[in-house]
Amino acid sequence: MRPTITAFEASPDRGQGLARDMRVRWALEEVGQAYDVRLVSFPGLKAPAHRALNPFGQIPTYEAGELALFETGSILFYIAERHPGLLPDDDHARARAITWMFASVSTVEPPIIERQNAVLLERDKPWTEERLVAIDGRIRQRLGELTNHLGGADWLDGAFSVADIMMVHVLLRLAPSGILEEYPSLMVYLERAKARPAYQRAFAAQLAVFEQSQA
Ligand code: GTB
Repeated sequence: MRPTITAFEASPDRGQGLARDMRVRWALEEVGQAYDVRLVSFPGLKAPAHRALNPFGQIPTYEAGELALFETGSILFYIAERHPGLLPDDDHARARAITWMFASVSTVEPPIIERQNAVLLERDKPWTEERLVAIDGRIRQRLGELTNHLGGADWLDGAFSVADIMMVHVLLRLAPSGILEEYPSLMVYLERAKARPAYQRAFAAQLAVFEQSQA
């Protein structure tokens, strides 16, 4: 069944692929599943109709028939379980890939979101500069640990998986900070991921939304 996802009608990143619908688009492109997109305005996110899909009033959501999901981790897991190619068949390798999916959002993403909040929402606070130093320390710790784990490997654990989609997208959110450049092997990992045709199709599709809004 062809799913419908939601995305920002006007993404604040101006189509740079940082909003989380990008994760869902990328996963769907990887497995060759066509999908529809319903664009939602900021007021629309908080309207009852959207909150019925996501009680937190956020994008993305995923609808297929009677099923409505929110949370990118859950949506990507659902897609990966139903299509070949995003989770290994081997039981242990599959469990490790799922572990890395959780690690991306539970261990790596939190300080990155803290940074974005500090920069975008708390810039004018007297404590922000000091807080940013602490946050950046926590980010660098995780990036160092991730670098050690990856070593020279192409992907997080063996073959490319849904965990790489999550991790790569979490890391890309740091792009405007310049911190990623301190970690050349992570940059290579990101470039490898961004070179995938499925990533490029997903990026082009979400960029087209921004370009149409400017036309
Ligand atoms: N844990 C949820 C998930 O993974 O699905 C988080 C979903 C979420 O944060 N959605 C954001 C949202 O709807 C969009 S992606 N925000 C609106 C609101 O809460 O009212 C976060 C995001 C927004 C903007 C940029 N950007 O401009 O660069 C990047 C990421």
